[in-house]
Amino acid sequence: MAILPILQYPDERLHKVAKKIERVDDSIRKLVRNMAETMYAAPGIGLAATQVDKHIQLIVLDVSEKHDDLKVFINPVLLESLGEEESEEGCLSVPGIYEKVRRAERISVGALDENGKQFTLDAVGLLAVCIQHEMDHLQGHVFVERLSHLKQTRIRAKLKKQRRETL
Ligand code: GNR
Ligand code: NI
Repeated sequence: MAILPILQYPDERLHKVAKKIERVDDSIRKLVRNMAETMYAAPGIGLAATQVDKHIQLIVLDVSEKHDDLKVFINPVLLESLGEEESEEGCLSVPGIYEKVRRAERISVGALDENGKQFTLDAVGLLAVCIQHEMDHLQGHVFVERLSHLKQTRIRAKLKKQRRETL
């Protein structure tokens, strides 16, 4: 297993649109294991392949307290979204920044698991937020891009300062 480097915003590779996975094979399952290890080590509750510079439609996620409920989404499709809710989000590609984002309150997602088996999942709360956050990454969107331009400018300045101080 391996910890993979996570792209840091602003990096133009975070804006690439992920391609559909044609075949769920051992190379995909190996990437799933490495992404899970990277997510747990960070620590984070989700990780999109885009963030580790792999531009394919793959997400790993675990919102459980005991870190024993890994969920894998391959080629995820949003089947339904209902209501609106605002909640605070963070991102491993934008460390130290937490901002409120408005998203659908309840969603239904269809995807393949790591064995290529199709499933659907209804989600609310943190799970719903996290799935939407990760599906945004696959489309090349980072959560800060849903904020006002003023906030985005401030965030970029703060990140630059943070990075100067940790050099
Ligand atoms: O670890 C993460 N926490 C989080 C908290 C609130 C909303 C979304 C997230 S996802 C984030 C990990 C990450 O960057 N995934 O892309
Ligand atoms: Ni993220």
